[in-house]
Amino acid sequence: RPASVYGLPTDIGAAHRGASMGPEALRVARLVEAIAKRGVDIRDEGNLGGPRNPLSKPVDGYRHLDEVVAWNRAAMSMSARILGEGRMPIMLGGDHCLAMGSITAVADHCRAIGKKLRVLWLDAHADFNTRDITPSGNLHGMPVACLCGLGPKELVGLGKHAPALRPDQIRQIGIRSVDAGEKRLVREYEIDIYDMRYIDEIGMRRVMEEVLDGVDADTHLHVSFDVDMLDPGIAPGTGTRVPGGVNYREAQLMMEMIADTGAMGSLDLVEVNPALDKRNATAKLAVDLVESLFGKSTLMRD
Ligand code: DIR
Ligand code: MN
Ligand code: MN
Ligand code: MN
Repeated sequence: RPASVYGLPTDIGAAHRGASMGPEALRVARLVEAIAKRGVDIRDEGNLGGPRNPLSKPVDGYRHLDEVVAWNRAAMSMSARILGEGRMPIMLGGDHCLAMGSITAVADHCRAIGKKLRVLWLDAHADFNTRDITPSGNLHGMPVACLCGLGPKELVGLGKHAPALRPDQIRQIGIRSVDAGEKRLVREYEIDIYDMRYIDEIGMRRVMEEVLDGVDADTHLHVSFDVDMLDPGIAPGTGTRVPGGVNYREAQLMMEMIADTGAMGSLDLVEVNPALDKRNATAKLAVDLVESLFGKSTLMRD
C-alpha cells in the first residue's frame, strides 16, 4: 500500500539532545529511496515544526509537558491526514514520546473503520512510567501508560476516544530495562512483555509467532520501533543504550515475520540520535531493517 513519511525533529521528551536530528539521519541513510525500491508508492512530507527544547527541569513530575503536547498534536494531525488519504504513515522521530500522537491517530482511524488494532512496541524499555513513579520526568518514558489512560489529561485525551488503547492490544518486545515502580504497574495492567530473557529462552521465531498470533486481514498492525531495542554494539546512536539487546539476525527475523503478515499499517522510527552515533550506523541499520519490514528477504537481496 502507498506510504508517506514525515519527520518530527525534536528531543522534547528525552534525556539527551540529538534525537531531533533523527529524521535527517534516516533520510541521509536513504530511507525513502530504500522503501521506494521495494515497489512502494512513497512520499516524503518533510518535517513538521514545533516548540524548541528549553531543557527545563520537571514540573509536577513532567518535563516539557506543554511542548510535548504541542508536538504530539502535530503528529496526530499528520498521521490522521495520511491515514485519511488511504496511505501508511511513517513517523520519523524524534524521541518516543511522539508515538502518543501517531498511535492515537491510528487508534481513532481503526475505531472509525472497524478494524482491530495491534501495537508492536519494539524497545529496551516498557515506557510505562507515570508522574508518580518516573525516575526522570522524561515523557519518552511514559507514552504507553498515557495511551492506556494513565497520564496528564492533555495527553490521555489527545484523540477522539480516551484511553486510546487497551493493554491487550499491545505487545512489547526486546524489553530489558523497567524501573521499580514501572514493574508493578506493567504487572497490574497485564502488559504483554516479551523481555530479553524470554527471547533468549524460546527464541525470536517463537516469540514473533506468539506476538503475531491472531493477526488477520482485519488487523491493523502498528509498529513502534525504538532503535534502543537493538544491541548497542550494532546501534550505538541512541540516547538510552542498554546492554544485551536484540542482535542483527533476530532483528531481521522480526521484521521479515512482520512483513509476512501483510498487516503493517503504520510505523514509528524513533530515538535515532546521530550525535551519539558512529558514522550514522544506527540510521543505516534502521533503514536495512525497514527494507525487511517492506518485504526484502535474503533470496531477493540484490
Ligand atoms: C527511563 C528511561 N525508563 C525513564 N526511559 C526510556 O526515564 O522513564 N528510554 N524510554 O528510552
Ligand atoms: Mn521507547
Ligand atoms: Mn527505549
Ligand atoms: Mn526512549
